Amino acid sequence: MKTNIILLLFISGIHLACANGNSSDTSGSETDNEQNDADSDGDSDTDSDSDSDGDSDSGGDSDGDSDTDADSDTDGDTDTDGDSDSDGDADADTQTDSASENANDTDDGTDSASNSDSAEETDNDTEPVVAENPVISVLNEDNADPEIMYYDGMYYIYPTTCPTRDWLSTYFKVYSSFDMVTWEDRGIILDSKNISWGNRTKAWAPTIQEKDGVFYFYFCLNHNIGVATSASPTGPFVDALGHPLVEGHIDPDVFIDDDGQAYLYYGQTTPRVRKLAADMISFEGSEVLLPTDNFREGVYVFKRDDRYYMMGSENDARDETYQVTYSIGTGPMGPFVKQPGLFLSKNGNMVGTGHNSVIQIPGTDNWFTAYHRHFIPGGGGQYREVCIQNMTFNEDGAIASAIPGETFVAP
Ligand code: FUB
Repeated sequence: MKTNIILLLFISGIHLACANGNSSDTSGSETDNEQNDADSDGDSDTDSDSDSDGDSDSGGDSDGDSDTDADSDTDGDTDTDGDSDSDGDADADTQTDSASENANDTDDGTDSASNSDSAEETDNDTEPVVAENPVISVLNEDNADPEIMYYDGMYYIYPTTCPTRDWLSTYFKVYSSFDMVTWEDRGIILDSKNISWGNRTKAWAPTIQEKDGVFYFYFCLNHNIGVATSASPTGPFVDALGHPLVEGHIDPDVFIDDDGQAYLYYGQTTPRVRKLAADMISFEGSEVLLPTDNFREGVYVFKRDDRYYMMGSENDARDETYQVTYSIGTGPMGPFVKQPGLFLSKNGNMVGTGHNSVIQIPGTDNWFTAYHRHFIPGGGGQYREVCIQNMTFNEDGAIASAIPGETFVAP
């Protein structure tokens, strides 16, 4: 009996020793988990939800609203859903992605999900910057047809500028910005008094392209298109030809494809395209028409992935219904197929929204469009101001509408 009791105590001791051994392993793994939990507080974790490819999120809301959802990841990247609310405001929610919700193990074994939903808890967050529209607006001055360009860390906008509000503009200006939020008037870059041809008014709707260190500035003057050059995006620009490059047309747009071939688009009623020669101031080949239903003016072409997008403004610039639609093509000279729906159109008191241009922030899938609207208050087709809006793409390449808003989310 006594021997049995001793044997029993001995066996129990072995079990206890084994149990203690497991216990110390477990406590080790608990320690690891605690460290992981501590990391997920947003201090130094790489957010597994972050877009490694730099794509912008483009999820549409199931409620039909197109909210701006500018999530700021804890890894410092900023995902920008650039849609504006239909009320014209852009919501700029700062929150950590759900992946960085902290599952903190409690002593009783239950998980308490602690959502890091405040800027204080996510000290590595990059706050989305909500910028105000309009970005160029001068009392009693028409600013329209913005050509937006990104070059060497700086944003530029080249508008039509007319202080007499009658479309009889005589010079071109440029505005620049480091952040797309604050824009600086850099002054006159080309004055028609220095151009020898035309009646030197109706200085409209320019477009610009850098090539091999030279900036080529294509502009309208009295219903002709000229080209001027400069070594700097802020000019001064000098007329390159002494005569128009294209006669009898307006609203130029220049696009260079991946193979280095440059194209000049232009025209009213029917967009047209012609290959530019390597010197950028003469043509190669002949003009090709790109007939597009309801196209009025302001053609603009850009490329994303293998798709060529051709945008254009519809209706009269003086109408509130001035708006932008787009087509998709397989090549820079088409054929282009018009896509359903509107890209930019009036929203509340933001009317006459059109003649846009587009930029992509290099190395990202973050895109913006610059456009004009009738000046608020009291504007019209000859009294306009320049705005910017975020733009996003669906999986199939379709562009989500860029709803004109009083704000947009800066890069
Ligand atoms: O700004 C003058 C003219 O108005 C442009 O050339 C057109 O596109 C329209 O916006």
